[in-house]
Amino acid sequence: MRGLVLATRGCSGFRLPTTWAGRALHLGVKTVRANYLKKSKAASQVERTRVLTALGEHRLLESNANRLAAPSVLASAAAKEPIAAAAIFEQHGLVRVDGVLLPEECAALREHVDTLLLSSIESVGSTETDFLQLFGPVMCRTARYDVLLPMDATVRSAVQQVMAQAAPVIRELAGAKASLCELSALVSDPGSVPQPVHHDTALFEEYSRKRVSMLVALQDIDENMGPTGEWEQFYSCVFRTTFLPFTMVFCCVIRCHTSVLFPHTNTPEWHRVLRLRGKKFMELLEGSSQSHVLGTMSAGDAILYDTNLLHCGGANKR
Ligand SMILES: O=C(O)CCC(=O)C(=O)O
Repeated sequence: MRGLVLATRGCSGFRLPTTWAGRALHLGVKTVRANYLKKSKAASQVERTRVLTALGEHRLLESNANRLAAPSVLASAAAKEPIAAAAIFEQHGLVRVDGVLLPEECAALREHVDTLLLSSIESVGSTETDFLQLFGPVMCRTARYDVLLPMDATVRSAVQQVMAQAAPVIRELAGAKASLCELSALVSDPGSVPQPVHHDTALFEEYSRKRVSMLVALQDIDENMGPTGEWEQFYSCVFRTTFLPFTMVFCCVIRCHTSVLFPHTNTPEWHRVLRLRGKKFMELLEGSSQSHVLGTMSAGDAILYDTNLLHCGGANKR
């Protein structure tokens, strides 16, 4: 596993496995990379503005010591007592559910996603395939990938395992008709910048049920993932699933960064604060008005959050 990670996530960017490089040879690896980047629109004006916004926000967040531990329950407890887990979610806008996947399931999926990422880059960079056919429109996508995943045997097995634990609480929150509508992997390579604070969905009055995203760590994620540790400490994988009323979004995320979530901000008032970007928003970033939660987890743990909650992905500073 470590060999694979190092081979494919070198600091210089695209170091391709032999088979990958062989197949792309007719174009050349640099051309494939350049084609991929161009098609991704990572250098567009919109993306450049997002990056500048995010860097400004994260300068304030870095000095924010007003941090709460994520409210949490064991997966087995959430499965047996979904109403209690849902109540925590309702109170904070998020809940951590510990132990929805086994370590070996995390490792298998991590490796699989790594392989899929490379083949998707190759397809976009060396064929007519549209970027959005294989990648989602993730914000701040330089060295950050949102790889759309097929529901193949490895992915299905992990999904089934997660759902065996989490389905009761998701049903409680999103309704019995929730269904899968998206399946992807987010990957942050070294050099990726943080994302601006955002909410994944807008508040629509017609939705009476909660819309829920779930991040499942495929590797331990700790807050000390800084530039001085071993590679394995930086390389983290997270499953992200979003459950909508009648629709369930399931994403698998590999990341080398930690998310920041702001409890209680899944309200129209906080969405207005974000839009205005005034004093109250600065206070949120600095931590003078309320606490934030870091998405630190052990492999196999999950964070469920309201898709309307203010949050952002961090940088991979390696
Ligand atoms: O990576 C994360 O922590 C969050 C990602 C996210 O919110 C997004 O891509 O919309």
